[in-house]
Amino acid sequence: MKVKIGSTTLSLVVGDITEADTQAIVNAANSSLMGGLGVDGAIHSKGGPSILEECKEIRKTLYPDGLPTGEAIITSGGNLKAKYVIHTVGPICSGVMTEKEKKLLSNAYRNSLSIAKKYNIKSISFPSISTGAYRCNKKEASKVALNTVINFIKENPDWFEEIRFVLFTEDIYQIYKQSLEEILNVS
Ligand code: AR6
Repeated sequence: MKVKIGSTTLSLVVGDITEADTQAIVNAANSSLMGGLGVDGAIHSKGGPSILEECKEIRKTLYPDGLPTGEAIITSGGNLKAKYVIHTVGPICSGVMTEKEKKLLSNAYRNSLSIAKKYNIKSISFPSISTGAYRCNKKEASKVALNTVINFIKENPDWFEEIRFVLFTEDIYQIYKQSLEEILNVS
């Protein structure tokens, strides 16, 4: 599914984010920045060891206690097609999302987009942050993700050429598609 908001294309696709050809991809990392399972594991294993080396350096210099939830940092893309990986940390949920968890998830998307803009990045792919190991309700998380991205596009018109959600399964794709249709119908 593709929609145009101003001059930005917002797209939803089913796929593997490590194959994405946008300038940047976003990693659903954890505070340690030392890798993990899920999309984090896939990005590090396909991107190669240089990404982890950069993460270690960032930990040492900027975040000795770990990257706080909702914040984002950037590294190169190593062997990936994407030139950059933006690493962010979503909230850990236990089902239905609290207002605080929604705010932290929104911060993760917003801070990733802000850092992309700072690095002159015009196209970016997101996974569905916090809906795997971090167990946030998928429907609620999709609404937060899409509303945050749409608001950022409206506040920064003409900046991004494409913002893409690369959704790993048909099931999560359908949830995002339905949420996007609902959001567009009421706005
Ligand atoms: N491409 C796109 N999406 C993917 C891929 C992929 N290659 N692999 C998995 N997903 P998760 P979280 C989807 O668990 O919930 C890690 O261990 C997956 O199906 O990767 O934010 C980190 O180190 C789901 O829809 O991230 C953290 O400790 C979505 O990506 C923790 O998990 C997010 O699932 C973060 O948990």
